[in-house]
Amino acid sequence: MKDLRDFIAKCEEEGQLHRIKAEVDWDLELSHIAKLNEEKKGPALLFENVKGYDSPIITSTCTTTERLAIIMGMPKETPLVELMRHWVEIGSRKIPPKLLDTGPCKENKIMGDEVDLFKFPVPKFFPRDGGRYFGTAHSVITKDPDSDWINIGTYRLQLHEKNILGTQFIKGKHSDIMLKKYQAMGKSMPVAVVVGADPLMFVMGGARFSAFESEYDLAGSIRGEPIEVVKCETNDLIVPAGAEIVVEGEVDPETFESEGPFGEYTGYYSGVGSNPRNFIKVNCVTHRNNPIFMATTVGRAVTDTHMCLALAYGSTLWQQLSDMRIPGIKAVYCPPEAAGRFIAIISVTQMYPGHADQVLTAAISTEMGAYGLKTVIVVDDDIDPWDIPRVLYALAFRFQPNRSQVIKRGRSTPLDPSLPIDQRWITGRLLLDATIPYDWEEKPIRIELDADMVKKVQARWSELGLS
Ligand SMILES: Cc1cc2nc3c(=O)[nH]c(=O)nc-3n(C[C@H](O)[C@H](O)[C@H](O)COP(=O)(O)O)c2cc1C
Ligand SMILES: [Mn+2]
Repeated sequence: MKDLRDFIAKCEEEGQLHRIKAEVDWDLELSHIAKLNEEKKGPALLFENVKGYDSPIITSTCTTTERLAIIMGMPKETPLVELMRHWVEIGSRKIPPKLLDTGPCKENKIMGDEVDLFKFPVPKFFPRDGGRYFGTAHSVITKDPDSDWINIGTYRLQLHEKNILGTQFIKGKHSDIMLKKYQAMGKSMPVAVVVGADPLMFVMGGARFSAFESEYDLAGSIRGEPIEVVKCETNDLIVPAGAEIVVEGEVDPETFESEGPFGEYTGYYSGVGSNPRNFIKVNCVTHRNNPIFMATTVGRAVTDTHMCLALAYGSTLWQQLSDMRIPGIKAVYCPPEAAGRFIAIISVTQMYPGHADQVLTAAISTEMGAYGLKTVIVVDDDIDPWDIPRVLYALAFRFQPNRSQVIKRGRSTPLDPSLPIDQRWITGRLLLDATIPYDWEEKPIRIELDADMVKKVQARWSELGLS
């Protein structure tokens, strides 16, 4: 799969895409159709007739495990945990991108004053949003001024003016770290925004790799071949050759415009209004003929964002725990309902006293877990961490508050609505041990069924009138 069009073809083959031919308004109507469809776990939607526009929009590319599996190049029946296991297995392999001379994203070139982002069918999502959002299911590409590190991140982009996009680079995100370096050099930061590529690029945008690691390299590893890229027209950044729309521009670290509010993935607005934030001044747009605009509703769970983060954050947490060489970790699951980041459930084959405690404290000390992970639950290896009823069983019958811990302070996200609006940078954490302690000599005696009797009554099942 090389581009969005390959993904659309594959989804149609697998019954995972619906084309909407009736006219739909970009102003709230489109997002509301997408939202209600997502809540029903419906197909990806290709809106072919957007009011006032002659190019289409696709939404909901990642909202189900089936479509995530298609994006990961695996059979669509593959469970989320197996997608994660695959990610962890190949995660340390890196395949750098391959530079081509040109590609379909160069079919149309618009420079300077001719740029007008209102020519694309940019949706407005929720009534209280600060405006239309150009960037929801996109990726923002930037380069470290001190090294070869090229970063891909998904950071929302508000459409302010025909050539101005508002940003929200949260403190410590890679684009923010890079922007601060350009600021120290007294320079603007070049950026490229990609809308509508192979949806793997969107998953990579939301993924959280270590600094100095390029998301392009893991994308190549997942695809099993280099991602084909081309150079931008007005800067040295590289973008996927088959992208639908590429926006080239720059961020001046010293200038700001009001951005937001925007309906966040927590299901809430993160603040009371808009905030002054850096913005992208657009210098050039290139796009394919009949470009397919890609968007996602964000907002309350479960959306593309929640699924992408459950896959990417969960896999990265799992990988980082493996890198710590802690034995016995059987599986990691970060529920999409918690956006893959606020709750982690880890099953472990205990091998020594204190093993469960070690896993709990390790999880919040990984680079991934140290960012906002609020509740960690460790269960024994007879419980699958994604089997929530069984996890609740363990919380009822194995968990003891006195074997668990509250951590008072850790890095948070400004988006967590459980904290007062002006105190969101620091969170508490809860480490729940829902295992049977390894060091107990006398463990609770499990009720087992008699195997012979099970066979005997199963043989009588229909005679008993049971189906
Ligand atoms: C749809 C969507 C929207 C997002 N919006 C933002 C945003 O506006 N600002 C931000 O800092 N992170 C946002 N994120 C989260 C980042 O993409 C995520 O933290 C990612 O790890 C950032 O890349 P980086 O680790 O290379 O900095 C968003 C994620 C998704 C999936
Ligand atoms: Mn990164």
